[in-house]
Amino acid sequence: MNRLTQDQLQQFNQDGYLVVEGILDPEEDIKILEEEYSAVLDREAKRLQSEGKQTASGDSMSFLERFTCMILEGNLTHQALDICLPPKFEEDTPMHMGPAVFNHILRNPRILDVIEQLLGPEIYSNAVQHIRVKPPQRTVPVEMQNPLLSATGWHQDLGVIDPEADKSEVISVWVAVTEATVENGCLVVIPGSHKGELVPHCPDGEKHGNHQPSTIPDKFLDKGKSRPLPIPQGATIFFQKTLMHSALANESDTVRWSFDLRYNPVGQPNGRSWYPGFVARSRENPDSELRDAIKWKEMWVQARSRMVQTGVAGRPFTRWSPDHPGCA
Ligand SMILES: O=C(O)CCC(=O)C(=O)O
Ligand SMILES: [Fe+2]
Repeated sequence: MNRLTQDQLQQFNQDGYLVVEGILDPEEDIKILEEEYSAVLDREAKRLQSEGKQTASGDSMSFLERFTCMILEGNLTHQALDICLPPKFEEDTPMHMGPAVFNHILRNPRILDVIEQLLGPEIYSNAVQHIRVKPPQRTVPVEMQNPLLSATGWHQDLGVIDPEADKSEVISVWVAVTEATVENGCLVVIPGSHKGELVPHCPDGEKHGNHQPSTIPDKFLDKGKSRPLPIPQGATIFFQKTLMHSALANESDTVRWSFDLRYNPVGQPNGRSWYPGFVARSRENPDSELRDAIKWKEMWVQARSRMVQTGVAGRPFTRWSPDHPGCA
């Protein structure tokens, strides 16, 4: 295990975040993820063709180029690639539950090694998680823009989960599959802001389809202290649940790809109790670890049905109503 230095641990506590390089390996991890996601595009293309729709054949395109073409054609939804469900969904809402994501992202041993040093050895993979593949913003029509495809507004991750997790130690993990730069839409943080309280998140006035993000009003933000965090391909940002952060628009000509994940100690409330998380590492009880990607997929399929049947599907991800005094 690569040991974090005292300086790194101190930075995580002081600033609320820590960048660690060399987490994803281009050959071991990224190539396999690209192959798995290319197969998703092949499947989606077949489905579209069977419905009589034209779509990019993909023969001479990389995964990222083909993704962009298919998204901009308007026939592919980002949701077919995402590794979580949106606020409102049906029994047949697609999501991606493939073994490369399970083994190379959620159970990535280098991610878990860092988490172990920050949270201890009993680690639960909290199922609030996303893939964000962001084409150049100028190509994305305004009505298609949302935080999974374009810029992300200011928020604290604790603000999108239930109060049951207020005392839980939840760490967010932002993984750069492509290099993240200021130009292509890297994460931006306000160092030290995690030491403050959770502040109100309010509707940002724009509709974003099924993703209607609520964001922190300017009066609670010390934007002068904000710091963009450009990081190389394969690097990762670990950050605390009350750290204020956003992501810039992709002003470049290339596609920017990241995953974001959450972990908390086993047994602590995860903030969306109806989601299927799992034990990613346990030194005390190794048999409790979920190591089977097929079981992980089955857990999501069952949870999706259960959530539709019990009416959880449709719950907004925010805990503040638009008429909350903080939103005035
Ligand atoms: O990458 C983004 O657009 C935002 C990511 C984010 O908010 C997170 O990782 O919690
Ligand atoms: Fe976030």
